[in-house]
Amino acid sequence: MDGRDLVRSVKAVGSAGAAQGWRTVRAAWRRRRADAVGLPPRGAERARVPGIVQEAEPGPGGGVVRFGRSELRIVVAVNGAAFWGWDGAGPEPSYALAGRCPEPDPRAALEPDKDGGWRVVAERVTVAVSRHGAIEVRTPGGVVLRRDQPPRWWEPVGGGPARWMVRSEVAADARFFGLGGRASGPRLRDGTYRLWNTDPGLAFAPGDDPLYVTMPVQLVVADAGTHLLFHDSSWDGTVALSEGREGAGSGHDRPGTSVLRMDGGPLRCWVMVGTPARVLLAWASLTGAAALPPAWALGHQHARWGFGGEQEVRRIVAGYQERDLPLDAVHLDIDHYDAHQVFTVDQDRFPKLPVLAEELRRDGIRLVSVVDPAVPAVPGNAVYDAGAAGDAFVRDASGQVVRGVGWSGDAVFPDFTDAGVRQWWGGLYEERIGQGFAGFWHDLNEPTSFAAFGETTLPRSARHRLEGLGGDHREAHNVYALCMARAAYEGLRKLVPEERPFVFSRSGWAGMQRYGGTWSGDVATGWPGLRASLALVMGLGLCGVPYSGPDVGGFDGSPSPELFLRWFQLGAYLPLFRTHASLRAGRREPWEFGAEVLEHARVALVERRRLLPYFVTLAHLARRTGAPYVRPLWWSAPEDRALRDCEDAFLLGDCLLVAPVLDPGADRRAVRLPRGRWYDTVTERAYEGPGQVLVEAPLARIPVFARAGAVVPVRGRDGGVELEVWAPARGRTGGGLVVPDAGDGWEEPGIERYVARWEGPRVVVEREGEDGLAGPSRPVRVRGLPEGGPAQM
Ligand code: NBV
Repeated sequence: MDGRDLVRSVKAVGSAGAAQGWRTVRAAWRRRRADAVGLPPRGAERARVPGIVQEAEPGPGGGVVRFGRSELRIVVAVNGAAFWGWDGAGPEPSYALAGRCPEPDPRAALEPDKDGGWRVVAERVTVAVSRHGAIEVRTPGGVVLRRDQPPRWWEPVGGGPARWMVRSEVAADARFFGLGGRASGPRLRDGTYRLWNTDPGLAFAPGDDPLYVTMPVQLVVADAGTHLLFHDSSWDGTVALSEGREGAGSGHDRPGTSVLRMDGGPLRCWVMVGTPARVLLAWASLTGAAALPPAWALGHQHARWGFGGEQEVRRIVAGYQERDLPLDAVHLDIDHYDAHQVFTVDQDRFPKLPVLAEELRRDGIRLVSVVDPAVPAVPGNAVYDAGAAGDAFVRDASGQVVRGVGWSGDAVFPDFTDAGVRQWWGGLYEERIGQGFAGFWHDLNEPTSFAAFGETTLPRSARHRLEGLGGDHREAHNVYALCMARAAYEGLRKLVPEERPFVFSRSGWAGMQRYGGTWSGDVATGWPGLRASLALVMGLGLCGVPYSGPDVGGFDGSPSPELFLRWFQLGAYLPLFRTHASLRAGRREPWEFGAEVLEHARVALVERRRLLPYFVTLAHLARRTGAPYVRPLWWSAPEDRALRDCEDAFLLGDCLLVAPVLDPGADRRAVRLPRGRWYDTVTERAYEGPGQVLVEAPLARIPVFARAGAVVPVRGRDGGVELEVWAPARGRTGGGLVVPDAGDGWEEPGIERYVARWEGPRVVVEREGEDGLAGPSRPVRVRGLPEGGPAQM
């Protein structure tokens, strides 16, 4: 046994102590034994490649190309995304797709390509296949964005799932992003990234991979264009990436490469080509619109593992209130449950939770509950008994219910890949609703089963229903949390139909945004952790998961006052803005770090509240367009190589550029600006991009810039929405969108469109209406005017 692993798992189960430690040893052996029996060795394998092209048959949106030993189906869908699948693999069924596969584009046609190959030409993309089965993704102008060599399969001679591999080349200048939440991102440098959702055990740092949310989604940005590629297989796999290099002078270019190896599952994939915005729009139309968080979930949230009891919750809340610090939600962690865990409150320490919840709600503060999937394997436990009676738990190949180790000890795991189990589980949230909880935080749902060595999850041989198709944990593992999120989301829609559910989940997969967001898990307290937390949010956003944010201050240990403050200042501009830490970690309340930190944290909190209408707008736009709130600087200029390599700043929507301080001791920092004029939002000084500027970054604030011409909805003193307009450059116009908050229900607010322009010496703001432009119905404040310049209208 690896001692580090034992320490890791015993630490992980923490207070449960030595008995728990031995449980985790037993669990690991159990898992090994189950796999040895349930997954016989693969034995001899036969390698296969497609062979030579034989014939092609046109079909809707593309057609089928047959090779000596394989066949390939290519279909371009009406949303502009192209699908291809080998050996009969179609787009459905799929856990990633939001519903049915989009209709084929009737204009896309299969036609002969050069050298005996074939191609499907569509409006936005051409997919060409060579006579050996190599696939090229080309822009409408014919530039090659990606070239896949013919795939290779390894099929067990005695039958069973084939492993496969695809090696692809991209341009020498291309950069890779995505693959879920990667601590070392957002730019994915050379290395091998695993596709297997994993609890790293201890708090993770940038070198740790994989983490909780992995997905086979690559966003590749090159001079020639941007594409998103999704291999729709949930099996374990790896992606080895290597960035290319351009030949200097007369040297040759070395292309970038991606080598994807999968342990099984269909070889099928989707590709989307266009600008980053277009690509994310197509991706969202395939995998589903992001759930819209209620406005309170866009405010400040405070969590703690180990509140101890109701009095402590009240004390913390009072701490915020006495200091006049905005607070919108309090999260109760695992310790508010009794020994039976999930859906049972510790009545000694939380005797009147509904009363507490009601009191907090009156003050505008919501309660959020952690929910773990592991159910204690204790007869008499109501959830266990009901689940056992309803055959809800994962079984092994011999039909026995699989036992793992959850937080409270021996546990069993619901099989969320079954619609009936999801429905049952979703109904259990009724107890949570009764306690007054307004939101849900899914934890340990990789799923984690604590083990002293090896992997901390269920045996790979464990059986899952997989919507009636049947299969094992190798296929179900990566979609387990996605299915749990679906169970909660759909259950809550029934239980509280008038409110939008708020669910965020530690683990997940492609499409998880349909049910909510995620947080970045247990990020290590330290400056590298701060950087990693930004990488995760950016990377997830580029995979279609727009709502996320880190544990501000880091999960473990005690941040220095400076680190805490810098994390807090960054968090204030991320979608999920939540302070949280581990049981034995230092405090994370903003007043615990001295008067100076408190004052600066207050500024960040107040600014976050002021920007709430902007966050609400960004949430709506993310849902409608797939564009994440937090975007890399190259979002609108992917051809700008300097921006492509910039990882320490981000765009918050169209209007703002945020440049967090990620290094200790810094009181100024370099900021790379995209094209156009940018105003420092505090000094109102104007800078011209593209280029790099050096700006002050005192402890009091991190640099934030507004784009000239931007119309930013902000909260006015009376609580109403005002428009903060940043003067366009002379001779230019600007504008912006506002989507007002329509409450926590399902009402669809209309989008307000504003235009800003110079009229003589003044900046005029008008609202676009059906009858043309009209004066805005909201108060306007123009900023960025030259000193002593004309007043706004
Ligand atoms: O529920 C306790 C913690 C939680 O605070 C954290 O956010 C999760 O990532 N949880 C992990 C379980 C830890 C068990 C060792």
